[in-house]
Amino acid sequence: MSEQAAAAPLVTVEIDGPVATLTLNRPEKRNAISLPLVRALARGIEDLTAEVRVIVLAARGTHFSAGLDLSELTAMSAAEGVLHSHAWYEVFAKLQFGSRPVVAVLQGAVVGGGLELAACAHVRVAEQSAYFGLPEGQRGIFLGGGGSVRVSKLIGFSRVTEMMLTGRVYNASEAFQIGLAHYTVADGAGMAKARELATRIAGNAPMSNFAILQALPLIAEQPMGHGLMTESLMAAVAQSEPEAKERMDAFLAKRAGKVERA
Ligand code: 1HE
Repeated sequence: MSEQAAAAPLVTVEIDGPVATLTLNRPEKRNAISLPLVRALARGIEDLTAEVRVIVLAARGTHFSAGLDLSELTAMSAAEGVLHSHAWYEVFAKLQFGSRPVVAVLQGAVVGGGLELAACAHVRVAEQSAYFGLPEGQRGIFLGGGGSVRVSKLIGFSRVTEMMLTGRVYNASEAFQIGLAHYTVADGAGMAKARELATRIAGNAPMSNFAILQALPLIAEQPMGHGLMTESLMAAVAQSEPEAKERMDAFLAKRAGKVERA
C-alpha cells in the first residue's frame, strides 16, 4: 500500500448545508467492509453536528461495496465472529434508526455486506451499473451484517433464499422492480439525484421525519391494534407542532404548493 493510500480516510465526510455526504473511500479494495471501515463510518455519523438533517451515503470508485472484507474472516473464532457481526449491527443501527434519513447512491457491485449496508438506507438510488447479490453461499459463509432481517424485509424471505442458494444477481432495473432500489438513474447521475432527494427530505417538518424514521418501523412490527394506537399517538404529536399548523394554514391560504401529477 502506498503511503498516500495508508493515510487516506476510509470514510470521507462532506457537509453542504443540511446534507452530509459520507463516502466509503476504499476503492482499491472495492470498498470491502473491514472493521476499521465500520469504525470510520461510526465516527463519521457520530461527529455530525445538529445542523445536518440528512445523510447521503455513497462510495468512491466503480463499485459501491464488495461486502465483507473476506481477509478478516480467515482467522476468526466463533466468538469473535459474533462480536464482529455485532460491531456492524451497532453502526448499521445508527444509520437506520438514527435521527437522520439516509439516501444511498449505488453503483457497480452492491453485494453481500454491501447490500446489507445499503439496506440500512431509507432511500436507495441505483445507477444503471449497479448489481445486487448475496454471494455468501458461494463463499461458504452466511449473512452476518443484518441482511437476513433487513434484506428479507425489503424483498421477502423467498427472494433472499433463492438469491443465496443460486447466487442470482439482480441488475438495477430488476432491483427497482422488486423493491431493492427506489430510483434508477443513468451512470454518473446518482449523486445529483440523491442530493436533490436529500434536500427535499431536509425541507420536511422535523417531527414528520422523526415519525417516519422512528414510528413507522415499530408500527410495521406491531400487531394491528397496537400499530393503529402507535400511529394515532404519533399523528397527534406531529400535528400539534406549530410548524405543522403553519404548513396546513399555508396550504389552506393557497400559499403552499399542490401535490402535482408525477
Ligand atoms: C476484496 C473483496 C472482499 C475485492 N474482501 N478483498 N464479497 C464477495 O464475495 C465479492 C468479492 N469481490 C468481487 O467479486 C470482485 O472484487 C468485484 C466484482 C466486487 C470487483 O471486481 P474487480 O475486478 O473490479 O476487482 P478485483 O480485482 O476482484 O478486486 C480488487 C481488489 O479488492 C483485490 O485485491 P488486490 O490486493 O489483489 O488488488 C481483491 O482481492 C480486493 N477485494 N473484494 C477482501 N470482499 C458481515 S457478513 C457479509 C458477508 C459478505 O459480505 S460475503 C460477500 C463477500
